[in-house]
Amino acid sequence: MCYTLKLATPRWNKRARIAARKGEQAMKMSFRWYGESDPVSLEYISQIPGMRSIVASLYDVAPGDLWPQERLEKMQADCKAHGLVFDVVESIPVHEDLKLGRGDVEGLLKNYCENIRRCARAGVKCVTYNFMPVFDWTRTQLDKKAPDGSTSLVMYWDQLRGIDPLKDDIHLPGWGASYSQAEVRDLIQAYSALGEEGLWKNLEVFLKAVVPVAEECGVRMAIHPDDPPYPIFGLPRIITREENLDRMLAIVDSPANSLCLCTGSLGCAAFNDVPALVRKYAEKDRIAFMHIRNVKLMEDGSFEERAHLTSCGSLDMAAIVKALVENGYDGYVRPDHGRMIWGETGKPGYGLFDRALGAAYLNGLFEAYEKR
Ligand SMILES: [Mn+2]
Repeated sequence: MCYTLKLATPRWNKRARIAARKGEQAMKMSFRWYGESDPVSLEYISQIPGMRSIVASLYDVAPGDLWPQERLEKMQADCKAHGLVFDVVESIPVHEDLKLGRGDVEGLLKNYCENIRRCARAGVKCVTYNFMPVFDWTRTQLDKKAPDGSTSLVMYWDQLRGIDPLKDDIHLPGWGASYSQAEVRDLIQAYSALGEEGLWKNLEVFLKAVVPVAEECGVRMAIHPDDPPYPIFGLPRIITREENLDRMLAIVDSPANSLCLCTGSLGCAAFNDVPALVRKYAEKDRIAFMHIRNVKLMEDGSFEERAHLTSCGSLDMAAIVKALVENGYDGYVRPDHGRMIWGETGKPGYGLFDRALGAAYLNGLFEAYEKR
């Protein structure tokens, strides 16, 4: 009998959980904020209907350094003053030496764990990070103009092909600000020597040190997929596709070791069926954070970031939201990158207007499925 109960309980719980919430918003809508220097103010963000949480970081603290507790507390207080909650960190960056498994690994892991504890103390429930070598993302242009006059980030393969990072100077947007060309070359060589299995090994060391601490203080770690999800310039990339997501989650089998499922990052490779991935990992309760945006995937693998609507890109946004709602998803959601529209200027991908439209659209989809 016990055996039957054990099997039946989780399903029953899940159904009850979903039923109890019928008509209620379970997911937590959030918005990325770049701090006081962000032209998008907390006041503006708080005016977006249904906005609950702020996703932020201490962007000026170098990777590997400790985060001052009082600055986290101040961020929480500033958010609270605008009716918002600072409960998602994006991100605590992982020092390159941890990804490469060299240098003071032990000291860096110690600081990383301490930063998780400090975030938790300030009220943070979810910490996003990535394990991408050197660069957080790759695009060839940040302000590609569409026929309607809006601009967005794009990656065109014909602009990347033929570049040899070990010989040519790379001047891709968003790259190079933090490293000299010589440093980039050294890092690329170190990662090429490390290879995918070496990177997996270092991810395992990281997760086994960090996840138990996160678990202990009620924080869910959410790894962001590689963007785009395949190797570029010979740099190994591992958080890319279903079998690798499975492998990553199995390293530490805990809800504290979860995904930040970014539809736009996974969705710029044709081998990823994004709604199916969302369904699978939401069902297993291994998604802590959803980045939702649309991309238009071209035949040669190039892609353009588009408006959030299904009709604007290659991803079925309704199917993605439906998969979340049907599995009782109660984690964080944010409209990921938006276009620049209505003459707005600012950080490419992170303007107010198009991300607010994205939030409104996503809220509509969630309400429609939740009330059904
Ligand atoms: Mn993302």
